[in-house]
Amino acid sequence: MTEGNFVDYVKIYAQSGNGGKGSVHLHREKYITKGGPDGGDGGRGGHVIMRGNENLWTLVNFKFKKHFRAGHGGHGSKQRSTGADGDDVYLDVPLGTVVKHAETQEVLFEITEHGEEKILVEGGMGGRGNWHFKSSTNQTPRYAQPGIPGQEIDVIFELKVLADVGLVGFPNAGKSTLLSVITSAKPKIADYEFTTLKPNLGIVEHRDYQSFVMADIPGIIEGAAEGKGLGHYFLRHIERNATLLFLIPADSKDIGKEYHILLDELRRYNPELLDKERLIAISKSDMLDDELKAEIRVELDKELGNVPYLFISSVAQQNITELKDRLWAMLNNEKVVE
Ligand SMILES: Nc1nc2c(ncn2[C@@H]2O[C@H](COP(=O)(O)OP(=O)(O)OP(=O)(O)O)[C@@H](O)[C@H]2O)c(=O)[nH]1
Ligand SMILES: [Mg+2]
Repeated sequence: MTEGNFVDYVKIYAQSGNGGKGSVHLHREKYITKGGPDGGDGGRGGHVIMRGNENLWTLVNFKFKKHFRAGHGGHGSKQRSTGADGDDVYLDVPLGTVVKHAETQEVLFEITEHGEEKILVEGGMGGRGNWHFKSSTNQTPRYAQPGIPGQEIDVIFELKVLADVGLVGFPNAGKSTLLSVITSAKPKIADYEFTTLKPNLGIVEHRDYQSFVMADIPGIIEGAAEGKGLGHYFLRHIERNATLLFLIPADSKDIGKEYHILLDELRRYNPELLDKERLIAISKSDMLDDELKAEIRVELDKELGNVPYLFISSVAQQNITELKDRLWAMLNNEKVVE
């Protein structure tokens, strides 16, 4: 998945179709002079409908086409003939698409299942033809209902990535490198901060054809909640992850402190993020010798509480299999035998 195509936020205009007009018609036939009203109903205007599709991963289909209009209902006609319903328009979206009202930001609904359909804007009802209005006092009504006009709406589609494991770390922690080592994803990697601007997803193939999805997101820094760095807007991508993998580089000045800053930023974005299971990986551990590792262990046992941690190196492939085992166990609620 290239960065340019990972579209996770779009603004869309949708308009449903007008209902068709009911018909005013009086039945006429050669030898029948007063045949009575027979004007048919107008057809329903088309809906704009959203539909979940598990084969889509981004909102890239909405990058260029952002306006959608459903068809209008046909008008009723003689012999009680009902107008055709307007054509519905379907918008296929990936699972995890949240739909918000563009002005109020109110969340309207969320698409989470394959094949799930939700009407975004409802087509107008067709008007009733004049034959409905025949009564004992009015045998030949000369009116019918107009159709109800369609509606329009401006909405935002926001995609929350559905991954099993979300990577959390400061910029430059080695998140993208890890993703590139344990999945076939090819994220951009560089020795500067904020290399990753959009989330990347990768599938981790594990023992015996098991697999799980990992999401690499942009780095978080202290003050992200106030908009520092790239802000914390993209943290929505880890809201649905089952497990969070914190990545803190071995050369960090204070691993414990860095961890608590990250936790704090998550808490400020959404306290529920702290309910997720966590694992800490000390990345770039190829830079440590055994003595340094032992020293860091003493520190971490004091500062991290019960949160499990392990030393890894993506570059030197150290402890990568163990990392996958741990994540797999966490995702499946297994206890790891150490
Ligand atoms: N020595 C060593 N360096 C590593 C390792 N993993 C990553 N690096 C280096 O750390 C730097 C940052 O790596 P990235 O994977 O781009 O870091 P990131 O966390 O994705 O950074 P942002 O996208 O900016 O948030 C690169 O220069 C990597 O080569 C590792 O296991 N060992
Ligand atoms: Mg990165």
